[in-house]
Amino acid sequence: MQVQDKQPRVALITGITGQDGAYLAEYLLSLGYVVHGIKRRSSSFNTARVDHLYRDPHAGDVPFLMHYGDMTDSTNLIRLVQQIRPTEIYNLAAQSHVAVSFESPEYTANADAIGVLRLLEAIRILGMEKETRFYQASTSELYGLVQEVPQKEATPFYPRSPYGVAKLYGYWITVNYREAYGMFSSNGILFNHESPIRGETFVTRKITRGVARIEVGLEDTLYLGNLSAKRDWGHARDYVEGMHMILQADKPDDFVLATGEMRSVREMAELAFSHVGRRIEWRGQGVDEIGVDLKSGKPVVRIDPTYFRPTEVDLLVGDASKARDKLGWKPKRTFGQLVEEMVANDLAEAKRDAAHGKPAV
Ligand code: NDP
Ligand code: GDR
Repeated sequence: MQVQDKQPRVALITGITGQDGAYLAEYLLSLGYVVHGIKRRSSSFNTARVDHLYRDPHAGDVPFLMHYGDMTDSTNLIRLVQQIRPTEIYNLAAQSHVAVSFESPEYTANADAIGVLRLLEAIRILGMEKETRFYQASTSELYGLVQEVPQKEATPFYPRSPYGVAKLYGYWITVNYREAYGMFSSNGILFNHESPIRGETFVTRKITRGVARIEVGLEDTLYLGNLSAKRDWGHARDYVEGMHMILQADKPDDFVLATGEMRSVREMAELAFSHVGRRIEWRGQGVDEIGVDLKSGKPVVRIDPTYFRPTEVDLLVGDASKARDKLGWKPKRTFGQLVEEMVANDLAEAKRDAAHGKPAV
């Protein structure tokens, strides 16, 4: 820790354009870090979440820089680590959608499993084992099929998707490089965390966005998959602070970050609708279950079985007492505050879309 304090703090974040990358970059900049991010080349703009952090590099000495790169390209990763010489690497880049991983399992393994190895090897090849700390974005999806409730660091893993299996490799290769080469490489085993900038196809954001669009009249029905799935949902801002704490610890280790509270998708939807003054009653069963808005008497939630997964993770709830005791981390924001913030944000967006006459999607 003392050694790190004397060095300029330079962070390299992969997945900078994602939810966590954006919040982490903002947080590290507020702490005085120079932050470098890796973004993928895209045919359209993909930096909306970090545009507010961007300064024209021609002005000189800007603390936030982005570089093109990809987790599937080892020469690119080696060159970037060599040029930037980061004191901390946060590996957040991933094909992070569980359902999509069943459609693209090979790509998911390449980016989410071998991608981790590529970065660890970059550190090793460049002889930077003692100067660079490494954070791996591990996940509660590792627990998969329920072995124990709540899940903690010692709970056995049983992943249930190509995403979970790829992340299992990422977890263990991070542990192995720590043990084999003495690297400061740590896993954060993070339970679901959400925010107003969460990707629109993850269930919380899909719900808050759907609620908002129904409220302003842009859509009339929200189609969901498994309403009975239960998750431990926290706020992404709290979790990126935890990632930073994990790399400031005296020694590398693996930590669960979670709220310890669990809710079903059904409960999440009820709460989101309540923020626009609608009460939902569930009627019917299985694929015929509907959520009826008691104010209008109309069904506003229906099941679309295409959102069911070939193998599902029924429930996840974490025990973050190790992170609380060893790092002093605990979430600051409640689930209620999170949902309220997400609905308010999506309502403002939906009103803008309605004003511009955007059609339903
Ligand atoms: P997002 O999906 O919002 O962001 C993923 C990021 O990875 C994006 O910047 C994406 O770029 C980038 N990316 C994807 N594939 C590649 C690739 N081949 N090369 C380079 N970059 C790539 O995820 P989150 O921010 O929510 O999550 C961050 C990390 O934490 C992920 O690894 C995720 O698996 C993990 N995680 C997330 C949890 C959560 O609840 N949010 C919980 C536990 C773990 P682009 O914008 O171009 O698509
Ligand atoms: P998850 O998040 O799979 O936990 O992965 P997601 O929000 O996609 O699903 C949570 C649960 O909700 C059920 N569900 C639906 N999910 C989606 N996406 N769309 C729907 O319409 C729908 N209806 C019901 C799912 O079946 C599931 O049970 C997230 C990602 O951020 C991962 O990268 C991360 O590792 C884990 O969280 C922790």
